[in-house]
Amino acid sequence: MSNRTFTMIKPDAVKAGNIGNILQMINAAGFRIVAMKYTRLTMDQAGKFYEVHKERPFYGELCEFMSSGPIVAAILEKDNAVADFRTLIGATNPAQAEEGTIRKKYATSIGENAVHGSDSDENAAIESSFFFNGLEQF
Ligand code: 3AN
Repeated sequence: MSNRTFTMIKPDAVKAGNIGNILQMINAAGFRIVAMKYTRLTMDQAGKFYEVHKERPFYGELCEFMSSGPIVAAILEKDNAVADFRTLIGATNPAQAEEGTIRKKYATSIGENAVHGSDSDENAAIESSFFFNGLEQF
């Protein structure tokens, strides 16, 4: 069972003014913020972050979108963090997301789906170190 996961509030949710609402839901669900950064990815950086999806048809569109505006990157801590955060954000496609999830409330489409959440402990560690060094984690 992991106790850390990695998230991004994506450009669509930032643009829509939902940073505060989403952080409120994250805190209310019992996650502690270990690290946080407001930044913007270049196309190259988005490509590297999503390298696992390189062969998927939506890869180019995904990288364009993720570099289209600022994001909030964060490391979150809680017992069972990876699985519990996936539950809090809901299904990748907001049309299938459960009521009360972040994506149900704030995502507009499968591509522009408001938040990222790591899918495994291994990826949580890789994604966290993509954005944060040891001195930036508390
Ligand atoms: P999740 O973010 O729920 O783990 P993944 O890992 O399947 O979903 O996909 C990573 C990201 O790629 C998603 N957050 C979404 O932005 C984008 N994506 C996934 N499927 C599609 C699709 N069919 N069309 C466009 N973008 C997609």
